[in-house]
Amino acid sequence: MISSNDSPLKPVRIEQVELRRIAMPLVSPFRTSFGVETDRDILIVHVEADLDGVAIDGWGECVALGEPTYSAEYVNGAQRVMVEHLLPRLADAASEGIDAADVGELLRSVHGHPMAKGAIEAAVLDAQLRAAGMSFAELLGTDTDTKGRPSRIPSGVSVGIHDTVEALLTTVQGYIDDGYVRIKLKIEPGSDIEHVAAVRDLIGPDVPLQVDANTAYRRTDGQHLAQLDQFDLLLIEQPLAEEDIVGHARLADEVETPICLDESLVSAEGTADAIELGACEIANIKPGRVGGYLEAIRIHDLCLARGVPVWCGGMVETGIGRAANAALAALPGFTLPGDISASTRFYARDIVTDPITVVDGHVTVPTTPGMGFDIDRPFLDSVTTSVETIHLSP
Ligand code: OSB
Ligand code: MG
Repeated sequence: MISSNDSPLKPVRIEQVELRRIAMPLVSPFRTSFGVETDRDILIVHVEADLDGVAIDGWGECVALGEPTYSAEYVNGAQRVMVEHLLPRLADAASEGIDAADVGELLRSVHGHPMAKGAIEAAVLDAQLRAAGMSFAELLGTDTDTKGRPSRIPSGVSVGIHDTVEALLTTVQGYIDDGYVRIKLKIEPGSDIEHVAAVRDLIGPDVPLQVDANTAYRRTDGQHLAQLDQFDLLLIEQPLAEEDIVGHARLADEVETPICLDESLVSAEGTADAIELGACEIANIKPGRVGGYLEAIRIHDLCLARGVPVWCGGMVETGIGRAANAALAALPGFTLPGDISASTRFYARDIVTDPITVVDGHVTVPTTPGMGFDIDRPFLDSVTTSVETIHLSP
């Protein structure tokens, strides 16, 4: 579908790349087993491209967090690896014309850094799509449903760890009132069974509920985690360490609730292996974590072929990342609601002119040319804390 040969998109020449850092306060602190976020320091990749003499902008959001606590990447490191290692590898091709489908191969000799690579690929793809006047959803075939109506996807919300059960219930009730169709609770040892029991009691048996441990447990916690089976959860996300595929496979035998991997899945090959080993009964697909939207599509395709349900995760993205996630999450294998909540779940004001909204518990798949958003330039400028410009071609 998106290989270079049969792509409807033309390569674009890239003149320069602007690496912008923005400061975005969160509407409320977001606590996970790996830390508390109150403000996001986000790296935005802006490619200034040219197609047949017409100037085109392309935007990509790097999902690396401020500290290397979710995965090894972090925002300062992502920016340095782009400047010192990734963007120089695009320089030769940049003056001829670059296709997003070739970015992965051009950057392959650099080990790791999927979030940095994925942000560059997304910016190139955004520029190519804008040049073609085509939306990412149209490219994927997810712009309309089978009856030709605008596609929409169910919206789930990720709820941070709360100090008390009372505070947690107040927050969850607010999201239920907002219409979210699925609740995900962050858990860690000490804030798990009792919290999940209280939330299940509050929302009743029919609201889909799942938990995310962000690697907070050990292999020996199987019997403890099996206590979650009584709450009819959709899944337990990433209970064990990123590297512990065998541990997850053992846990999948010990616990009835399906085991879902997030942090462990960083490529299509690794996902196929985790599935084969019985460690991944459900997959959380995050385009940034796996090196970009194109690898995310490959993971979707292989999971669909193997009958493994997938859903689209989130990294507290702005409207840049969220729009593209929404288009991706309308692919047929995404049979579970994603962490694609309204922009206002995290941000008082977004850097795009058309932030994601949730109506009747659903998000309309954006069909704006490009990855699905337009930048609110004055507001983006007002939250920009630094700009580093790299010239790629004359
Ligand atoms: O593990 O899914 C995760 C946010 C930041 C880092 C890791 C995770 C999350 C979330 C998604 O839970 C929240 C969202 O973007 O809606
Ligand atoms: Mg997760």
